[in-house]
Amino acid sequence: MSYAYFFGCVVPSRYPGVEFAVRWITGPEGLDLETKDISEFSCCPVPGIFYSTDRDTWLALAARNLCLAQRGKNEVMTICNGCFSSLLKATEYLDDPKTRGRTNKVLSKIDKKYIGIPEKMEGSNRRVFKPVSVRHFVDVIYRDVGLDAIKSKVTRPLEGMKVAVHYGCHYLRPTENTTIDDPNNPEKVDEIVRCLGAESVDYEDRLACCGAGGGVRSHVIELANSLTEEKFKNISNEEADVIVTPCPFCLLQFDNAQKAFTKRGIPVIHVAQLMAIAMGVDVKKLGLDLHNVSCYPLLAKIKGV
Ligand code: 9S8
Ligand code: 9S8
Ligand code: COM
Repeated sequence: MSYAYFFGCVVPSRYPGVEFAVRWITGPEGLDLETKDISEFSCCPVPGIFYSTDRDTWLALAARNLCLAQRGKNEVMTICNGCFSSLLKATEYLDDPKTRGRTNKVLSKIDKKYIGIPEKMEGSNRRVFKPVSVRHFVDVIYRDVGLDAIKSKVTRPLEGMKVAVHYGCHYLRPTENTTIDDPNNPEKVDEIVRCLGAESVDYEDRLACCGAGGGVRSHVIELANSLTEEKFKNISNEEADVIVTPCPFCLLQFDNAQKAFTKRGIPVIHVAQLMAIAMGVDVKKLGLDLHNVSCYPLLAKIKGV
């Protein structure tokens, strides 16, 4: 089974260097995973707007994306918390036969039908249908690849670098649905950071929202930015060199909000960019010049860049 890249909207339109990092890490120069592009993928759709306002439209759009992955029996590899949570939740809704029937009626207009992935039942000729598997990049890296394999690829250990990890809400919440990490004490990204040679610093309220999600950034930007400022203060107290997140929307918020309240910005990057740096990528390819807060002070600290 191969992983179908699901890049969502923010990365291709605003931070293309994250896409490059993910492709490079999972490609032949990196961890060499079996991956695939599905060009017809659309917006997941974004949960904070669609799921919260029009559930049927949300589910039809998400189910269409899942149908595209189902065709080639792919696992969907998301690189964004919002995309992960939206598509995963959709598979849960579609488990209910009534909801699935209603959604398939809509999808029939475009000749699509969500059934899941057929699997042979052990010891019989019957088939069962499993939901399309929706994965987060961090979970793929951590569970399918493993820290030892990553460590063996590190050519530029990030010694002396202090990293503040921001997990983001849709990685953690709602807690009863979180299957990839401990929602109250997540540590997979911290462990990845440490295996790259960097230090992951603890800071107050580290599981708090960045401020942007759920439509807050689009509708009340002052409120979004004040929540970000609160997190920024806590992170600054620990003298972190960089904020690292597994969510492009959190990245966008931290990277854009800082100019509203500080002149001493802290660079913000996706965990895939941090991994690529440690694994020896040509950093010019990471699109870091497109980030608002300059990443050059960070790069200056890394040996061999
Ligand atoms: S797609 Fe459209 S807006 Fe976004 S990046 Fe993540 S969530 Fe899903
Ligand atoms: S954006 Fe990404 S996951 Fe979210 S809702 Fe609260 S935190 Fe930032
Ligand atoms: C955040 C997504 S990653 S949303 O704004 O909450 O939908």
